Amino acid sequence: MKKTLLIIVLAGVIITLGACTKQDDTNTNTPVNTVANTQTNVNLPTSTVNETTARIVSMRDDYFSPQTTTVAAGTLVTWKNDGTHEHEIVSDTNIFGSDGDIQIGDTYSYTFLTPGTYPYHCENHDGMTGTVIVQ
Ligand SMILES: [Cu+2]
Repeated sequence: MKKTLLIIVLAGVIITLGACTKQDDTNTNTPVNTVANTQTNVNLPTSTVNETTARIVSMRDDYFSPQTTTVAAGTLVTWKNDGTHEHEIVSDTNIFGSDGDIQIGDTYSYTFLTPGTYPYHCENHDGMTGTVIVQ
């Protein structure tokens, strides 16, 4: 009788241990990827012309990189918020703009069709300015 009870208790312990091990396995398999992609094209030259592909301008805290971007007419320019707080793109001459804050990691894009010089700034931060030169 005692031997049977001992076996039952041991079986219970083994099952319990097995259950715990299994639970640990599932717990280790729940990584949450919250790392934002901060690797962008920050090595863009500021004087390259004849480039009709998309161009990226990085928004940092609190400046644009590159500050001056020279592109060919028809180029899609995309600003990406690589900073740690919100930025807002506003054209100095009201030609383009994000029409609100760009959240961290988000982007705003505009296609420049007409040659000219397009100064812009961040509505949220004094001195955060940039220029797009379209050739
Ligand atoms: Cu800003």
